[in-house]
Amino acid sequence: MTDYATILVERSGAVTLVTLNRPQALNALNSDVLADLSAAFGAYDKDDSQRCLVLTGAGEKAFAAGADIKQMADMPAADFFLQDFFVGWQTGVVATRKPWIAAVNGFALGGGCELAMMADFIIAADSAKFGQPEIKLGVAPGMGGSQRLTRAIGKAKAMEMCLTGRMMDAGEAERSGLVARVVPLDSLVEEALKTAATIASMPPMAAMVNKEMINMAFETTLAQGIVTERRLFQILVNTEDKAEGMAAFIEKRPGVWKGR
Ligand code: CO8
Repeated sequence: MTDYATILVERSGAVTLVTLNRPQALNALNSDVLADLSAAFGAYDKDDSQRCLVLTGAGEKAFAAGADIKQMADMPAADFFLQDFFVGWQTGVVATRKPWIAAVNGFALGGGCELAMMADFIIAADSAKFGQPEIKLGVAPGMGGSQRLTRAIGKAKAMEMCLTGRMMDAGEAERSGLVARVVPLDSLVEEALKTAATIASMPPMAAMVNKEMINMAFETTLAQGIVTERRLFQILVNTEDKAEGMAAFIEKRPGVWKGR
């Protein structure tokens, strides 16, 4: 297994656990973290033995307290444009085709909140706090926050959070639709891994297609999304796992998946 400087990667069965590991900087996201995460997510996506991934943060205090302010503070303005700064999150993390869950264990602020929202869904510890405080630094979200937060919780709350920089606690985040579930901090990773194991036990192509279908709802019209859903469904009915899944149901036994 590859060793990374800024993250820990562990595998258990078909589930990969990735831990952001810069607790002394509240897991702030710098270029090294992005490179490590891109490599780990890329390896996960290519590895047929791995079927779900959980991303969490080291320590009890933070999932990630944002993009690394110290790295960016003195960066010349033109470099942000010339490097298309932050684009790597899209190509290295969002492009992952297999399912993954963010297990948010504390502060998820700025880029940390944006990273959590890149996941297929978020399970939050009761201590989690979400926010987009970039305005206080004279900037704005840059890794998708203005778009994903608005789609997740609606304009009124997204606008209030981005304009005031206020944090949302786990309970409000669940009521607002930002997170799927809130669990006690001490069982967060265990609960996320259990959910990941359930997903990993599903036919893997069907999991990828379900993910693609739901993401399509954010990209297109209802009519086009429904056509796309039908076409993807029609691809799945041709898989060996569909034949196995239906036979297993009729024969009252668990399915054994081939992943094709
Ligand atoms: N970047 C770099 N270092 C950080 C960050 C961060 N985002 N967040 C925390 N740290 C570091 C602190 O500097 C501190 O390091 P040190 O011990 O060396 O001083 C260590 O982590 C612990 O943090 P605190 O002492 O501040 O811990 P507290 O418990 O007092 O406070 C908070 C916790 C409230 C989470 C506080 O750390 C905080 O407000 N952090 C910043 C949150 C934030 O603003 N996040 C958004 C970042 S901006 C972004 O994500 C995208 C745009 C960036 C544009 C930059 C301009 C060019």
